[in-house]
Amino acid sequence: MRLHHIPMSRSFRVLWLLAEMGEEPELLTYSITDGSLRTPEYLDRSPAGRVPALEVDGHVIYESGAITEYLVESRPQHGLGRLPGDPERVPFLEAMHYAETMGHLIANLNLQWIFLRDPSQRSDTVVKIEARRLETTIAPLEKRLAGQEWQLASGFSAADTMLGWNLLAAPRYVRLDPFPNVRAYVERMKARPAFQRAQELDGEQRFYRKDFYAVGEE
Ligand SMILES: N[C@@H](CCC(=O)N[C@@H](CS)C(=O)NCC(=O)O)C(=O)O
Repeated sequence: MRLHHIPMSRSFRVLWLLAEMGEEPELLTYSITDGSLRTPEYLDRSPAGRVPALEVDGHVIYESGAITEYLVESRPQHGLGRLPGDPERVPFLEAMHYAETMGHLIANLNLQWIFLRDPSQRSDTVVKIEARRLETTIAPLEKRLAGQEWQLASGFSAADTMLGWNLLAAPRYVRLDPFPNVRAYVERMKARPAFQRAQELDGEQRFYRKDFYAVGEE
């Protein structure tokens, strides 16, 4: 397997899921800012020029959600999906895709705070709205995690590996103090040996220079 990857990006979702399956892909590492995701060769693999893309079983799959669904369905022995017919199929699919509802808000905040070449173009209004909208996606997790350890009542699943990257990145923009259940969930996540192995393989993140980004705290 070969994973097209950027440290501390959505490709961490795939790295962690594979680690939970006892697999370590070869990593091909890119940068968001050097144009390497926009070469014709890379666009053949991932048409929007994004990571992750995974070469596996003769396929090149892009979109972290599609990769995750493919892996859990093609490797059901790990029990990390909830396949058709499973009573938790619907909450599983909802949680998998909810991760991207959060993910695009993090991406918007990354664009505003990290990737604009000219920081004076940043909009305080957009930043405040997007941070608030991100917080609004965390509040329902707090409720769900009140009575259970993982997102699904039956236990750990690939819905959790989809969410993991979000909860590493979101605290740069949203304070998690009001969400003790989410904070405990993050600690459980970090305690998993496969998560720790994925972090070792991930490489050093090069985006964030501050622990927390807020308007007026520059
Ligand atoms: N929905 C896609 C989003 C992929 C995505 O946007 N990845 C970011 C890194 S987290 C990326 O490659 N950005 C490069 C760019 O925007 O040029 C997925 O889940 O795989």
